[in-house]
Amino acid sequence: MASMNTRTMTKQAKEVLKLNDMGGKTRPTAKLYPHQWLWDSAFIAIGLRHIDVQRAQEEIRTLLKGQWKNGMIPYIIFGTATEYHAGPNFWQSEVSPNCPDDVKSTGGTQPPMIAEAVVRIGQSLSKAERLAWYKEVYPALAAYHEWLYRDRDPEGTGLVVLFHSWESGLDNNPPWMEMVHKYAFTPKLRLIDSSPALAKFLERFRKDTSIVPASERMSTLELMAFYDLAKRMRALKYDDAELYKKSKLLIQDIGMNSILVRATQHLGAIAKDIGEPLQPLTQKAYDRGVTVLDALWDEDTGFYYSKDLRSGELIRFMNHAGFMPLYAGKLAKKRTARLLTHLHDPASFGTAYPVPSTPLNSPYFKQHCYWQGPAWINTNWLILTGLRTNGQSQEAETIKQKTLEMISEGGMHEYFSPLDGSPAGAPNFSWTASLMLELLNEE
Ligand code: 2M8
Repeated sequence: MASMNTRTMTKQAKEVLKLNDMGGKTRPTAKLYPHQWLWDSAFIAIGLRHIDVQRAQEEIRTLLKGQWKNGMIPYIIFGTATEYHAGPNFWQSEVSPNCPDDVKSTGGTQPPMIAEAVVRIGQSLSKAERLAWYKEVYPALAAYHEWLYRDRDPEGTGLVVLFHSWESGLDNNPPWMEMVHKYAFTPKLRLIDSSPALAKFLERFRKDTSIVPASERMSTLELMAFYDLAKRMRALKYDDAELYKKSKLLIQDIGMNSILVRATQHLGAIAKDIGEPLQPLTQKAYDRGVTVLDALWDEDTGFYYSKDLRSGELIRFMNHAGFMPLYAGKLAKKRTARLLTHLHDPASFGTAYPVPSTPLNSPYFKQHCYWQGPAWINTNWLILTGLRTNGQSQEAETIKQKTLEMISEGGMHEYFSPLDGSPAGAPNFSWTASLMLELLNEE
């Protein structure tokens, strides 16, 4: 595709968002993801505000309507579409007493991007409208953050845990896949693994690989391990206290926690503007700020990692989530400098089309495989926003221009090869369109 000018790009982005509009909520893309996803909707609202701020508010309202009684906001709120492979019949959210009767959803959450979307929407409103908006959404957001700190960090470490990689948003990213292979490959899966013919046969039943090439997704056995983990969550009725004791995976995810740190700072600002107090655990986290991520820093390699809480060890497999602390807040200059060394290194993250989700020198790297190599528009946006927060506006500008170039040359795809910028995954992808609008409409 020849490169487009700003007007054409804007027109196309609007078309994609219209195509995926399901009435007050936006699906990420047709067929592959036909429901409402948490962080997708937040990224969508961030760009949508430039077209129609009321519609952006609506996007957040529908998301908050999916909230559980304990405060959790699920990562998918299901509609009526049937094409998705892990849909409402799989999750059976009704097994939890916390799930409201009129909601069908997953039993886990996703990186809490909602506060960022609420604040950016607020920037597109008049002062009076903004305060009314903040007052409207604050109770749900406050309950969500307090749930995260209370139920996902019962020992008060300051860092919340995830039970499933689907909650991280970066499904097949290397550190999580390491954990899945280590803890979640049951004897049944190992048996299937020893029979390539059986594994091949099972592939026929996959819905996702009938839409995008199998080479861009996780293996069938890995997907079966993902299903097993979710089924265990279901068997424990999505009870966080039980899961904290019994979940096979207990990960302090670096991306999740970085996004939460910034979201809590936003929540503090919202609360201040409307004269409300923060809830106790959220207040503590607000006061602690970005320093909580120190526990995930490794001085030897100069990088941030997720932590396996079962073993207490950092999972020393790099992925681009290690740059997310830049987005969380202001880091020590020395740490930013070390992160930049990795970002520039041509052997790892310094690719022609930044930022690869997995570094080139990782055994996991594949240029078009989902979260094991491709550059994504949402994570590029998080990283470039974080670079600005840390006084690196020129670095941010380079990523911004390359990001726009990939979309302009390749279209509104789900992800792009970090080697040559070629598009892959689903076409007409909502957050690609919305975040491009956000980048094009910056001051
Ligand atoms: C992908 O994840 C879903 C599960 O949530 C899947 O693969 O089925 C991820 O890219 C995730 O980050 C994203 O929110 C979701 C919808 O776009 O798709």
